[in-house]
Amino acid sequence: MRRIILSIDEPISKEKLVEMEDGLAAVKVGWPLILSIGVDGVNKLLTGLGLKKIFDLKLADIDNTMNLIVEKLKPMADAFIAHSFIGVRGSLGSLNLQGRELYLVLSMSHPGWNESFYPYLREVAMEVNPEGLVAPATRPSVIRKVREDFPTKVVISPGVGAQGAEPGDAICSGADYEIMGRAIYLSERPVEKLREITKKMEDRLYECKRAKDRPR
Ligand code: FNU
Repeated sequence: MRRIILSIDEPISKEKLVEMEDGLAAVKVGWPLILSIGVDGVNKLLTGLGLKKIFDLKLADIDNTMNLIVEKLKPMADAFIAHSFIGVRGSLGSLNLQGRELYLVLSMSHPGWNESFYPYLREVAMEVNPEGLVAPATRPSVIRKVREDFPTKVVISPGVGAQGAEPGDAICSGADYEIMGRAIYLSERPVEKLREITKKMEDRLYECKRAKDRPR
């Protein structure tokens, strides 16, 4: 099963992306790529790819503003990432995604993130009931907690590679997919790098399953 979501934060050739398609579960794009190549450029890059397209704009505004953004990007987006801290009334509760999926951020991967926000973010996510959640690969204990609190939600985890988590760590802790950007697209040979990381992840997941199956 394909478990890697490629975060394209800097321009990449369509040719390379097509070569990687078979090894990916989805692609994720956000402000840096949109600002580099424009909305039309992103559209051209993504058109024809048989992969889920997640727009990581960290939507965090009043409903009207977010709905205007969704309206512009919906032809090329399958899912949007939003911040849970904006709350439900006047914001997430009236976000009209027009059939696109919603992923809410429950915790972030950088060292300075304050985990004491978690109870509030969890409460918002319980009320909004999104398709998926974002939780950090850099803090496996948080992923375990998210999995416990949301047993049926899709959990996607950034922080692998450039931010220090090893491929497979997050899935081993309960995530469904791992997000990777620089570790792949900054490599001189991204296609080969993706293969190498996939192999590393498979080995890690095999070990992790064996450890879980071992009698205590
Ligand atoms: P890479 N991202 C993140 N941490 O890194 N959406 C979060 O907590 C989060 C994110 C994004 O480090 C980040 O913006 F909620 O090069 C970037 O697009 O692998 C990607 O995940 C990580 O990129």
